[in-house]
Amino acid sequence: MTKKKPAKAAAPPAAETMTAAEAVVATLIAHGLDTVYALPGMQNDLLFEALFKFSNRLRTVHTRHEQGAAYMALGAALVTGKPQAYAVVPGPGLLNSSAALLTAYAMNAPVLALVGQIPDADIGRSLGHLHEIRDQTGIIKRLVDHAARIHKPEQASRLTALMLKAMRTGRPGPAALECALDVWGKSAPVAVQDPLPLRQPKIDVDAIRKAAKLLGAAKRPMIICGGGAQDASAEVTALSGMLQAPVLGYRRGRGVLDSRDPLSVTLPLGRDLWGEADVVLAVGTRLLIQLRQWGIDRAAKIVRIDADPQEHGRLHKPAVALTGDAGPILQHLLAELPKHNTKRPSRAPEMVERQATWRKRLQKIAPQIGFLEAIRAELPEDGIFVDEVTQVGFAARIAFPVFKPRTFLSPGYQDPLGWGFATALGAQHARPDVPVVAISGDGGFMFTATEMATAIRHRIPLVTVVFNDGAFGNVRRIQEERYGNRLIGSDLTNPDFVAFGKSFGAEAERITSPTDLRAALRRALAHRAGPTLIEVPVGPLPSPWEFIHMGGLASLRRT
Ligand SMILES: Cc1ncc(C[n+]2csc(CCOP(=O)(O)OP(=O)(O)O)c2C)c(N)n1
Ligand SMILES: [Mg+2]
Repeated sequence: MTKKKPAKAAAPPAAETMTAAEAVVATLIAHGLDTVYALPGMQNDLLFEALFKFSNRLRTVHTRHEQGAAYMALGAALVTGKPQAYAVVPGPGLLNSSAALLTAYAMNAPVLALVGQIPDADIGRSLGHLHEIRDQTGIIKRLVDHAARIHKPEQASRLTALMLKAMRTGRPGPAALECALDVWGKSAPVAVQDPLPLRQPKIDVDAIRKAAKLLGAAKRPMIICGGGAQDASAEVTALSGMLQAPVLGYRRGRGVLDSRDPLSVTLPLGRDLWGEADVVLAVGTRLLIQLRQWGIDRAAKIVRIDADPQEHGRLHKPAVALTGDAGPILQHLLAELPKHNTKRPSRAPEMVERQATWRKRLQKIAPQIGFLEAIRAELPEDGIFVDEVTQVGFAARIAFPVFKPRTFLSPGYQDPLGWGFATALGAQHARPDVPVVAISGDGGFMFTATEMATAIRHRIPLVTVVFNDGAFGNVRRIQEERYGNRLIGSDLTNPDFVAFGKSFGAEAERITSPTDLRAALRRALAHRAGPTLIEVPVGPLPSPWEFIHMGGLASLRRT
């Protein structure tokens, strides 16, 4: 047999002389990024020179505060599922963006922070350079799993590609690249690095068989989805049908199974079902509420799918643990399950009845639900809803029907007040083809309200509904109910929100009822040239917490 000639390696891409900054920007473009959300400053002047040079291929969207830039990148990452980047100066610039970076970490969102640095030779010398901060690299490393500093232009492209790869490998998440102000401008011959191959962990077929046997024999199987299931909607839907298993999604797992499917549930019905389930399939979720708040019956078995092997056993040893992306693992499970699955009658009638019972109880928060129904009626099925840490938001997490994955953005366990408006701006900027509606309280909206200027300047047609109760209402109600009405730090003084919006050039109006909200939304969604702000003055709203923090299963058994 004649030996085959070894295949020739592809010719390396031709090297071109460019600055470190140009190499980073060219690499972002080579990876399909089309925007950098940014706020400039002296340490990044040469990065902005490169952004100018490539501005026909990569847009720079500048904001009025670094948290706006980072939240916009987060919103864009959440709706596209693809890496997004933001750029800020060191020290205060980085720290101003840090709540958003922390939220990106908590949400496993692929956000790349490009962070400036003081002159290279002086890093770590505490000379008091402009924006110097002690051990910036160390601070960044506490915030994200993947970080690097560019020391010379020859490294810039590869380091950028390595960060972008790390952000999508295993458990996705944010990364950061630092570069000193003088290094950004240094030149060298650079070959722009193409995307590095992503490796999937091998699928454990024995574990798949074990999972299929357990689920196939289960009497009352249940599926719980988290953010890690957002790209496995088709698979979860098929599996739910095969098993007649209800699918619980709360916040990050909403929209994986269409809310119009009778098997699609959220809280509070999800807790009843958890209490009854004999086998639970958990897809891309920490299961924190289930394992910590509700507790687990010794007899119930859990099959876990997670991109991060560390996650499986943190709180409870699962019967089967599968590591990797949910989609491919579920495809294997779908192929194996028919061999083991019991014949199952439809659970749809039972679920329709049980959902109706809970809907009646949820009338306790009818004011919030009325507004949510108005939004759902006007927002097209692929429209995106952005939640906030506010009364109508808490209700939305359990009662807003979600029809498609990545159309309900809720900020994960950080729950940072004020994330909503700027995150929604990023979502709308990255998905100009679908409408985005953000809700906020008067408290949360004011965190990033100045980004209204960004919305106008970059013509972002976001619709924002601000529910104004003149208070940090959630805190105020707790002070009232639990702390003898000793109100402190919870009443607010607000601007005239309509005048505020109009002063920027936004469309703005004030309405008071759900019916009027529908009409206002119809006008707003027809206006695609720029942003709209709708203010809804409200009084104190009923507490949603009994439907969310429901306590352990023991209390369930007593009812
Ligand atoms: C960054 C951050 N700071 C503080 C909080 C605590 N917090 C939770 S809800 C809330 C008040 C929210 O007020 P508002 O946005 O007006 O919504 P409302 O409850 O009045 O509807 C506060 C201060 C938080 N979640 N995140
Ligand atoms: Mg409020």
